[in-house]
Amino acid sequence: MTIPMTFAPDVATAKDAGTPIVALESTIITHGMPYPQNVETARLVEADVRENGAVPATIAVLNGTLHIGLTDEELDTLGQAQNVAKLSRADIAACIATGGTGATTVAATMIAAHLAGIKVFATGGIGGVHKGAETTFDISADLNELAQTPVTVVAAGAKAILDLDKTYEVLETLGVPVIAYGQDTLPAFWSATSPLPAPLRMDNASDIAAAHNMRVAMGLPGGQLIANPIPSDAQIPAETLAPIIAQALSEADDQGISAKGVTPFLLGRIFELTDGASLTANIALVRNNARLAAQIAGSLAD
Ligand code: PSU
Ligand code: MN
Repeated sequence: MTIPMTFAPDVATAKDAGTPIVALESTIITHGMPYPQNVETARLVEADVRENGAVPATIAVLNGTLHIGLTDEELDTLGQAQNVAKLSRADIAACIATGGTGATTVAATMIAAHLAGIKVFATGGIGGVHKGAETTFDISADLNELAQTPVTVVAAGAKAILDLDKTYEVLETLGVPVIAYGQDTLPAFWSATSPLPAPLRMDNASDIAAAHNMRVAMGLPGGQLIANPIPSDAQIPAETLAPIIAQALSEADDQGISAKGVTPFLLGRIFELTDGASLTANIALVRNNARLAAQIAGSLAD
């Protein structure tokens, strides 16, 4: 059985020429940001990748076909679509097999990128262990994916709505390298730093590429998480966000939000409660991650 998979023209050309490619996800577009900022951001992020010498490949499932790179029109349609499925490892194959349309999370984008031969992927923040997971068992499939699919993921750490201590404990258990870029502490999504020491630190893209290649050479399955801090002039202090995150979490609990709905609900409420400041910071951090990912893809192509 073959996988219905199509490459955007510029991605196909880049693949043939050995030009560096950076995968981008689509759940951040459909479930992570409101329209029209979601589409505007996706375009800015693609331009950031290009300015840093790589070709962007935004990934999504459209009418049963896995798209590696979207046209401007496809991006715009996806960005305005209502009730798009949020696809992870559990449901991406079913969506393709039944001719459905869905946006790919970090986990599903890693699977698709690997199938397409793309080694580097940029996003905002990965999913992880939710606060209260000891009773809800809500742990993102992104963590298991990092443990088994060999793609280097550049993110501003795990999203600060999560239990960051538990998230990094699970990543350690799973054997996922967590590499802070240019600092000794882990970033916390909207904030550049956190009290958590970084398990590993690297200061340039070529070291990150070398570590990726060494894992492959050693036959170690799984990827790497590059925790890239938001630029300090764009960050929101953790103290400012703490009461807002707490309020959003308590509302989610009161309203019985669960499963795939949790992260989009929390991001949406935090956007409202910060009068849009969380979105401005989210845009800055994802663009910063795209730039670093392009540099890593460049080093891997050398
Ligand atoms: N980064 C962002 N915003 C997002 C996401 C990442 O800046 O909305 C998405 C990614 O697709 C990630 C998902 O995989 O959030 C996590 O969802 P969950 O917690 O349900 O696993
Ligand atoms: Mn979840």
